[in-house]
Amino acid sequence: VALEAIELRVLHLPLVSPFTTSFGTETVREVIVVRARTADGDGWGEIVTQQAPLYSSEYTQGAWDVAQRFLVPALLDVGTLAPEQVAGILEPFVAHRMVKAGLELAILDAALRAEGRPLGEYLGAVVDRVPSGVSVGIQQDPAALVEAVGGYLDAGYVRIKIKIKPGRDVADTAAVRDAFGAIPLQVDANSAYTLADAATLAELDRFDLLLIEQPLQEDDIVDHATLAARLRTPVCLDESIVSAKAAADALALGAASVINIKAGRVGGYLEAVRIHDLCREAGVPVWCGGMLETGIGRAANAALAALPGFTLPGDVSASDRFYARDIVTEPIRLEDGHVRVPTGHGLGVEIDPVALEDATVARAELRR
Ligand code: OSB
Ligand code: MG
Repeated sequence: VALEAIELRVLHLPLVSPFTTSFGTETVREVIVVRARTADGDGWGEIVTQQAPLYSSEYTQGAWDVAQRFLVPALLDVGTLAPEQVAGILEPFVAHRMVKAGLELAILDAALRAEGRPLGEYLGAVVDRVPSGVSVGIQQDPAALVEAVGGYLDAGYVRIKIKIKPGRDVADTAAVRDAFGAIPLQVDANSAYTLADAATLAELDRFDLLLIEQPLQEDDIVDHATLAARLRTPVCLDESIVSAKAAADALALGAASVINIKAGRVGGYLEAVRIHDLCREAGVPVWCGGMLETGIGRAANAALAALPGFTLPGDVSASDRFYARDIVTEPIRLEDGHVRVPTGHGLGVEIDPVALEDATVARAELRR
């Protein structure tokens, strides 16, 4: 595509209920939306950083700065480019993967819309809908957790993930198992433990969880391997998997037997497909994680999750799990426990300009 300009917006989207993890509570999703303006039309992307660097070292104001100071100018300098060139052009700049992913998605969307081709088809989707799991935050107490999980099960979600942290692990998991029996259940620690907690984490073995996600810190690859050898519950990595190389290394070391793929965390949907491919080759199941995406990233995640190696339900829930008002005209809905893979050109969703404007708290445009 022939890039003419890139527009960035910081959005504030209120959440329908607070979302609490081991690293903090969010009540408003702060996110950056990217519009790539090209000679053949616009494309949209989303930079999934959060307000503070708690899940990852990336955060919104850092993303806002690095995008305008370095990454967007590098793309505008090239001018005419294919989506497959974006990662290479941005490669000299270390990390900032969520920013790179959002920029790449906007250019990919513009290119696919111009070609009249859906993102799912481009990425290699093999199904037209994907099973939908939900990530449930830490609640006031186990009774409130059971109530929240019950609501999501009633809505039709086919897999429940609960967030855990030290002191809110075994009893919370036991409460959900006791209340709902043999539902597909997994836990996510968001790096809140150390190897010294291995005995506590081993107590979770009795709940027959699908997996435990990211118990230890991002760079604790060897410790994850040590822990995995002590648990019956499969260890899944999220934060640690920042690239296809990191995924290959983790598998080689026995640090994970399942991988959560998030395009933002790994620098884009193309790198996400490479991780999918290498895991599939290795017989390692993957699933599509989420970052409280708007309708833009949610559409892209549904397309990614439709690839054949995504054999576990992902955190690709309906838009209304987080938002009363999305920025797309047809937000992703839950239908019979599944979400549909959009079939329109590019992302296959249209931006609602009024909703976008209402959510915008900062805007910048860089031109060629
Ligand atoms: O660890 O998967 C995570 C949200 C923000 C940051 C990290 C995580 C999450 C979630 C929510 O679990 C996933 C979703 O978007 O539904
Ligand atoms: Mg996670």
